[in-house]
This record gives sequence, C-alpha cells and structure tokens, in this order.
Amino acid sequence: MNNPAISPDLTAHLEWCRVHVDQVIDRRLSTRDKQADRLVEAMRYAILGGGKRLRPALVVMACEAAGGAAQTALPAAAAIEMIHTYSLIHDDLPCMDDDDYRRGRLTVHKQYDEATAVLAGDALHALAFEILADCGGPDIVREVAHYIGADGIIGGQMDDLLAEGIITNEQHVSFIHLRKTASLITASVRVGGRLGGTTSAQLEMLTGYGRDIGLAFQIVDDILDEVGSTEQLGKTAGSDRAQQKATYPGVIGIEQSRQRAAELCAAAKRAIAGLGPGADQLVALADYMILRDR
Ligand code: GRG
Repeated sequence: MNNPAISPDLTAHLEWCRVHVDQVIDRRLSTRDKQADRLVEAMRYAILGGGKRLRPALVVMACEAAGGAAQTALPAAAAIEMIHTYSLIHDDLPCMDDDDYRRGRLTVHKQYDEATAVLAGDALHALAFEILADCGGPDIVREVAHYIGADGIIGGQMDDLLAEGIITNEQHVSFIHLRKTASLITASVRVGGRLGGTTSAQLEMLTGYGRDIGLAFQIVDDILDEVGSTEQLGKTAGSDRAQQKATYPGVIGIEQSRQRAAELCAAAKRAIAGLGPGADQLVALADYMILRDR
C-alpha cells in the first residue's frame, strides 16, 4: 500500500493482518488430497494472488477494539476473506458481470474454466463456514450466513443485476450497495467484535460503523471505476458504465458522490467514538476507505 495519505501505523497494521491471515489461508489450502489438486490450485490462485485484505483487517481491528487479542481473530478473518473471494469469483463469471481481470490478473474462469471457477468459489464458501464453526460457534455462523444471504450480498447482487440499464435514483442505489457490499463489511466488524468479547452496546456501535464505511467503500469503488485505470485497479476500469450499472456517480455525479463518501466516513467515526483509543485503527481505516486509490 503506497498511498502517502495512509499513516505508517495503519500501513504496518494492515501488513501484519495480511501476512498473518495469508498464513492461515495457506495452511488451510495446502493439506488436500491429490484428486482435488485442480480445485485447490484454483482456490489458491483466487485467494492468494492479491487483494487488499480490508475485510480480514476489519475483523482483527474490531476484535482489538473490543479488547481482544489480534491473534484470536485470525481464523475468522481468513474465513471472511474466503467468503469475499468466493463472491468475487462468482461476480466475475460470464453470467454475472463477465470480467476478464481481477486483482491484476486473469479471473478464475479465464485462467481455468467456468466450472472450475464456480466450484472454487463454492469450496471457499464451504471452507469458510467450517472455519467459522470451529472458531466462532453457531451464533457467528448464523450471523455471517444472514449477512451474506438473500438479505445481504446475494440479494444485493440480484438487485444489482436487475438494475442494469434502468434509470434509477440515489435511494435505490444505496439500497443495492448496502446489501451487495456493506453487508459483508458489517459482518466482518461484528464477528471481530464478538470474538473480542464485545458488549451488546459496543456491537451496535460496530454495526453502525460497518454499515457506513461499507456504503462509503462502494461509493468510492463506483468513483474509481469511472476515474481510475485498469492498471491501477487491477480490474477492468469503466465496466460499470459499459454495463449500465446503477452507481452513485451515475445518479448524483462524481463530486456529490465524493461528498457522500466523506459524510459516511465521518458518521462511521462518530459511531465508534464510544469505543475509545482501542478503536484508533478502525478510525484510521475509515479514512483510508475514502482515500484509497485502488
Ligand atoms: C453465488 C452465483 C453467486 C454469486 C454471488 C455475492 C456475489 C455474487 C457478488 C458480491 C457482490 C460484489 C462483488 C460486490 C462488490 C464489492 C466490491 C467492491 C468488491 C471489491 O472489493 P475489494 O476492492 O477487493 O476489497 P480486493 O481484491 O482488494 O479484495
């Protein structure tokens, strides 16, 4: 992460999370039998080939904000990254957004084939729940399942596809983005908070934070798709416009979109003000969400 707007403290903490989460992922994906070689290779290609690791960092930082140790959160953080990666693999398929590039290289269905991509996504999804059951138990499993199901990212994805080519408004776009993107980000901080031993009042603060930075994150993603380059983003720039997606810049323009993202970032920081200095990294990460350039 070479963005000068990011503090050295946050850079170091994100790097710590990335290294340790990748170790957990690497271990979980290296003890398979020979028959599953192609599948595991595709899973590893998808998940270990890049990505900012923001959601696992949120799990770790929320755990710390609630008073827990970062190490405690690592398996769950790895599981959340597996769910995120599965959603990207499926999102890139020809029947969804049909993208050729992700994380700076060919998408899984382009590198392998469609069936392998579907199965690699499914297997990452399943493995994530196996890990969450071991490290979090039934409450966390139920909660994550809820946030990524029909009321969460899958429902949001459905509406995103249905909204293509339709003239829409800010309220509709925010309804899509909150489920498509903010749901998993909210689940990440809630899981971390629970593992850190959060109180229910703290969990509500984290939920408000997740919702606000989640929406801000997707607004910035919409802006970057318009103004960024394919090299910078590691995925095809301009694809939202090409596919006539419902986006913030599409309904309120770039400048107002930037303003909305900044307002949401401020609201997210207010939401966790009651968590005290333990939440400093979450505050810094909220700023990063709107300053990011990829
Ligand atoms: C189950 C058939 C089937 C499809 C599922 C759930 C789903 C399809 C798609 C999820 C929707 C989605 C991809 C939302 C976009 C969220 C987003 C901006 C992702 C990119 O996140 P980054 O920038 O990616 O954090 P990296 O690569 O850095 O991890």
